[in-house]
Amino acid sequence: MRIDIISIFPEFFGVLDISLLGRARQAGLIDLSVHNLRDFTHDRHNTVDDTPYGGGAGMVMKPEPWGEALDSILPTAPDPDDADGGPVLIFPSPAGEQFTQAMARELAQETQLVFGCGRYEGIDQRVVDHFATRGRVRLVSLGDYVLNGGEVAVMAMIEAIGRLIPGVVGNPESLVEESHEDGLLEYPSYTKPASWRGLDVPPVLLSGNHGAIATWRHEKQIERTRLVRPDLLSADTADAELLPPANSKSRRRPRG
Ligand code: JBK
Repeated sequence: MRIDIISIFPEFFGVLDISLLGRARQAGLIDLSVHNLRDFTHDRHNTVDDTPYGGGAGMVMKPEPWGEALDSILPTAPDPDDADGGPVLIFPSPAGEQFTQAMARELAQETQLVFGCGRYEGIDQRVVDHFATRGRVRLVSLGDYVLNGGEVAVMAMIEAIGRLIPGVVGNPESLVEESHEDGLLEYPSYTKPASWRGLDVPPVLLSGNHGAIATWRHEKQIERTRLVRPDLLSADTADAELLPPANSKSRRRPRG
């Protein structure tokens, strides 16, 4: 997968040289480039922002440097050999659709992702509007809180997406047993010693009974999810697991 990032803080992404994704880059699984937005300015001060039309607090990122930066990365015309619809352009934004594990899985299938990190009060809307006429553009939010810019959000998205690219995580089985992969939170994990500070590992895990262990873990997943994230249980997948079989069968009947 090819990944391009545009930011006024390119140094921020230095951590992508290390750890799991660093290894994936060395192995040629991820081809990642970081571009400095200021390299696409032409004034002495490398200005990337200006005051908002209509007034208000803060500054807005000017469209011209974004236009030039994205023009330098994106194809000018759709590539007929590009089977998957070309690159996906992602702008992290509190006004975007919520980033989820399902979206990470979807984006891990793409051949090219381009991330635009906004700062200040955001980017001139015409940048989004223009590039939406040239390809696929998505505004994506990590969650309902305020960040100073898109950099941290892009880092989180790249980590979530990158580990789903085949070959990046050594043991693919470790991908399926995690929180959110089956719509439920993860079960609690234990390792040696069997007793620590007066706390014992649940005996079923020492029983060697794999059926009983699987049942216990599934119960713990549902218990935890009900307690801290009941909103997840209204989702279709989690629903089906909790419903009696007769009911879940009727849910599969095509509608209309
Ligand atoms: C937020 O992805 N986000 O959630 C995000 C991106 C950029 C700025 C923000 O305040 N929340």
